[in-house]
Amino acid sequence: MGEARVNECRCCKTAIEESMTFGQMPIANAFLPKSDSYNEYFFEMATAFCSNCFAYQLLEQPDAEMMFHENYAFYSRQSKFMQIHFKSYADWVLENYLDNPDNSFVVEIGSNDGIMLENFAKQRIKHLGVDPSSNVVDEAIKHGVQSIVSFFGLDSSKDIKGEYGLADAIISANVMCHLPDLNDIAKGAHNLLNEKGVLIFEDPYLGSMLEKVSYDQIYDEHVYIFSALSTSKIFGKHGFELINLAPQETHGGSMRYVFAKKGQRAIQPIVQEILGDELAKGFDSAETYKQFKENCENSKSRLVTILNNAKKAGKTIAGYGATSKSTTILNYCGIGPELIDFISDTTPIKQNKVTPGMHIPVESYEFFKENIPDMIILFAWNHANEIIEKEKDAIDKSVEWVTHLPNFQLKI
Ligand code: DWN
Repeated sequence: MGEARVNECRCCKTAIEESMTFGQMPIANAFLPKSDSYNEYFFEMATAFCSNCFAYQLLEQPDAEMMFHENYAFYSRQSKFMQIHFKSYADWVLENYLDNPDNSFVVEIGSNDGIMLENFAKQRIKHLGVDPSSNVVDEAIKHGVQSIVSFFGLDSSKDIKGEYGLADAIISANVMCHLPDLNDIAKGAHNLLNEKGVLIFEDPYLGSMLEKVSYDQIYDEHVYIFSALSTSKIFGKHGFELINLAPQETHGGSMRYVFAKKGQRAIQPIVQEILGDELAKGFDSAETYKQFKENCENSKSRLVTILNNAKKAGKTIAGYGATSKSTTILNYCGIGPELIDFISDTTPIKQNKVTPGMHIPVESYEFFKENIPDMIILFAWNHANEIIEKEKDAIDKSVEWVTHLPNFQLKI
């Protein structure tokens, strides 16, 4: 069903060893209809660090078709803040990298429901979204975004080039870290881009994950957690160089990477600054990932203690946001319906189902409003500002908000 556990780095074929295991894990977005018995797919979710290209990666990943299909449960438009973010991402690309927008062609890898490309579509800039999940592609088309159902790689880049011509920018957000064969992606991007073309992507940042102990960034879909060090090594092998970086607050701390064909564009000073910072913090050393393992174990016992104590005190507990990330927290910590009564989520496709692996009911936001618990565990902590703004006057101040992150300050 899934890929066999690898013993060499996916990018450079160097031998790799397990850094830590999170145990048996289901598909993060495989919410299940309520039932008396469940037949689910599990894989061992373990990570490794490559001492050659510095890629922090999963040792085993389920097949892409098991994760991305016509019932994919994540629509980017759920968050108002993300809509604003993608508008500013699109504007940033336009301002900095499209020298002649009227004659430009922008391709997005993993374009989901068109949340980013619609900003180009509205300005009549030639664009194409490429995404393997037909349900989100249908949604993108409804929003006027030209999109095709496909995985991106060297083969599809040839088809796109044949039909639409060379691209000026290939962009993506929260997608590149999902793609196991980065060599194929890099070849495809190099083939499709014109000489001055740029490859721009942003993904959860390794530095933020290590600092916050946000181990929930690791789940089946996220086969890599990137750094500037690892991306520059991986894409550097394929004729690209890292020319710019832009740290982002989204998704709990992300990094935007800009690559150009070697020698074609100036390298911004921030690239050296961040590479130096990553070396100083030991992102190139296995010791760093041993410490991370210990931090995850401490975080797990802290969270389980908080929830057990609350339950013993007779409190009701609900989750806020049935995120993909919550699948990692719940299954790694062994937290089920005996501790969390339900999880509220605004995504209709997740509602009236149970969470993967631990089978906690997922209910609508309306249900949540009628059943406000004594304690809320904020699984959508990466949207904390938006959620707190929405809830601060609606939810009684006596309700306790917690997260699994040891140093996360929730200002309610
Ligand atoms: O990389 C990925 C990221 C970008 O999105 C994908 N692999 C899948 C997905 O991951 P996630 O599910 O962890 O993403 P979010 O954005 O943290 O999910 C938020 C969830 O919380 C959604 O299901 C919607 C829900 N939500 C809610 O119920 N009320 C969100 C907000 C803001 C709210 O107010």
